[in-house]
Amino acid sequence: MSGGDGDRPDGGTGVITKTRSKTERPPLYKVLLLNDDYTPMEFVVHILERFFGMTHAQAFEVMLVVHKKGVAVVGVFSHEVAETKVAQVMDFARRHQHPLQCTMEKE
Ligand code: TYC
Repeated sequence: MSGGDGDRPDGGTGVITKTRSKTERPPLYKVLLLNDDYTPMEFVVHILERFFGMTHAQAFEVMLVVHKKGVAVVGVFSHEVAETKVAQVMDFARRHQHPLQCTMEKE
């Protein structure tokens, strides 16, 4: 049977306890753009403006980081949004026959 003092958080001792509920944040995902030798710089800049809402100046700067370092985080999103961004970039690159690669990883 239930409903006795033993069911209370204090086990029926009368000691006041507080239950602190943990607020779980949903995991975030980094979207990464990878360098290659063939995709034109202006195409990458266009992708960053179009799908990541960057200004031309921001996009150019981030493109150069990828070009020089090989990879850069271009945004951090929920799993669903990150997946959509990766799919949009990969599809757009494929349709223009560029080998540009975009991936995501848990933060
Ligand atoms: N390395 C490419 C070039 O020299 C430019 C480039 C930048 C390609 C960023 C991909 O994610 C990339 N044309």
